[in-house]
Parts: sequence; C-alpha cells; structure tokens
Amino acid sequence: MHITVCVSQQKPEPWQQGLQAAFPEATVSVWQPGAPAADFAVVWAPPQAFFDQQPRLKAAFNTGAGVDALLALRIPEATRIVRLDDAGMSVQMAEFACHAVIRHFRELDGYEADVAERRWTYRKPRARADFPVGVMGLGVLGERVARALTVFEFPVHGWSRTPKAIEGVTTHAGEAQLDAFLSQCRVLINLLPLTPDTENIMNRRTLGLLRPGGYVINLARGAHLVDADLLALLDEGHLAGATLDVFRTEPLPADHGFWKHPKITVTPHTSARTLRDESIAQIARKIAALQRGEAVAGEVDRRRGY
Ligand code: NDP
Ligand code: OXD
Repeated sequence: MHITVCVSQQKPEPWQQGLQAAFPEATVSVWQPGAPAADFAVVWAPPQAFFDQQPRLKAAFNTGAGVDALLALRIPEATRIVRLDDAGMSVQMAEFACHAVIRHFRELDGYEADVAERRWTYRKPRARADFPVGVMGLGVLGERVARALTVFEFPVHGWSRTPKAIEGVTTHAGEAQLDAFLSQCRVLINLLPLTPDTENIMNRRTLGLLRPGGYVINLARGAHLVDADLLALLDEGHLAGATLDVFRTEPLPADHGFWKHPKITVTPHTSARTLRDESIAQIARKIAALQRGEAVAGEVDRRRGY
C-alpha cells in the first residue's frame, strides 16, 4: 500500500510520520510533482496537478471538514472523497459558538470597555427568551453546537436540508422553511457546507428576516455571506453585530472594512482547528476499514456537494 500526503498550508512531515507509524509496512511519502501513483491520499487544498498525476487513488482524505475547495478540482470518478468526521472539531466549535453567543448576550464587550475606564456599571439583565438562536446546518458540527446552546437555556432553532429531531431544538428543513426559521431567530450561527445552494445564503433579504437587533456568527465559509449586505444592515441598525471567523479571502485583506468595524469581531479561521493526532488516528482507521471492504463515515456525496 502506498499513501501520499499533499497538505498545503501545513507541514506534511508530521502527517507522513504519523501515518507511517500506523502502517509500518506501507510506503508513506510526501507528494512531489512526478511522484509515483499512490493508493490513498491525505490532502488539504492540493493543486489540480496532484489529482492529474494520481489516477488510481482509492480514496482522498481531506484534513478538514469542508470539502468545497476539493470539489472545485477534477478528481477521478473512482476516487472516494472522505472528510474529517469530527476528530475533535465539534467540541471546539461548540465552545467557540457558545462563547460568541454569551459574549454578545451578556454584553461582555460593553463591560470590558467600562472596566478599561475603571467604571463600575451594571447593565439591565436581558431575557433569554428574547434571544432565540438559530443554527444553519445540523451536521456533525451544527448539531453539537445546537445541543450545547440548549444547556444555557436559550431557545434554539435549527435548519437543515433534510428533517432532523434533536432534543430541545426546534428544527426546520428545506428551502420552504428557511424564512420561517430565520424570522424566529435573533442570533444566527452558520455551519453549512459551501455548495451552489448555500453560496451567498446570508444576504440582505435573509439577514433582514432576523429579529431586530440580530447577531450573525459565521463559522463556515466566507462565501456564505454577502459582505456589503452585512455592513449595510449593521449600519442601518437592523443587526447589532457579528462574529466572523471565515472570509471570502483569507487571510482577510488588511484594508477590509471588517477589521476595524466597531460591531464586528474578527477571528482568523480558528473556531475549530484540525487536531493532527486525532485526525491521523481517524484516517488510519478509515484506511484500514476501506482495505477490508467496509464503508466509512464521512464519505462525501459529490452530487450533493458535501
Ligand atoms: P456536515 O456535512 O456534517 O453538515 C452539513 C449540514 O448542513 C447538514 O445538516 C446538512 O443537511 C446541512 N445542509 C447542507 N446543504 C444544505 C442546504 N442546501 N439547505 C439546508 N441545509 C443544508 O458538515 P459539518 O457540520 O462537519 O461542517 C460544516 C461546515 O463547517 C464545513 O463544511 C466547513 O465549511 C465549516 N468548518 C469551519 C471550520 C472553521 O474553523 N471555521 C472548521 C470545520 C468546518 P442534512 O443534515 O439534511 O444533510
Ligand atoms: C475545515 C476548516 O473545513 O478548517 O475543516 O474550515
């Protein structure tokens, strides 16, 4: 068995060493142009040349959860595409999302500003019932986030493509229920995959349906959000603020209006990081399962786009 590693923006050697330790008998190499064809690949944002030169891959394992960049490439039909299936990401996403919601709800930015001026002030407690939180995308990450929010007793709504039942969460499904879902929410958390159906899904019309004083938390992909529409709704006062972890161009360009906007909190695509050891262990288990002819979780449906 030959496994090749092609992970841009990350050091390939630790992936190679971890996989070699899991499969001592296998050849595990870091891909270079012209390298021999492999059976399995571990990839993050590989160049098109990688797939052009790897015609007999049985599976390509993405070192992240989102496969939008991968699906933009031409990949041999017979190559299965497998995404990371949690691998330590969902708990990170839950803590990040809950932190962003609570920071807004409890007005912690306001307290921080007061304390910086040595002002001992109180704000009127807000009612949780006035802050229904909506989670768009109820997959591996979104479901975990929705469940975590119920612990803090926020009213929680969720929206997915197909119907779901999650204890404590009011669920909605499909395009036909999108507007009803949005109009019940004040805080909106995006955890959708980026597909042709979801691109630009957060725009003037849809964000305008949120309750007045709405708050947007984008944790999925920058191209889900129409930047200018968010800025307009913030400036008009319909939205109270936003926490943005992902952007159309990353790193966020130095002159982008989001950096210094007083109502926007920017983080550098860090809400749920790939944990290398957990990911290597998961990929190794899946390679072994595929070798035995078994199905694996996290296989991407190319037609669906996630
Ligand atoms: P999943 O594939 O497990 O879940 C996707 C969810 O979105 C599913 O509930 C699915 O519905 C729903 N969905 C897909 N298309 C539509 C649609 N057209 N209308 C309504 N619902 C839809 O993905 P994950 O939870 O693992 O990850 C979500 C995204 O988070 C990733 O694609 C990635 O972009 C992003 N991400 C961001 C990270 C960061 O650090 N900022 C880290 C990791 C991921 P159904 O259940 O019916 O299929
Ligand atoms: C991912 C990501 O998709 O890091 O895993 O965004």
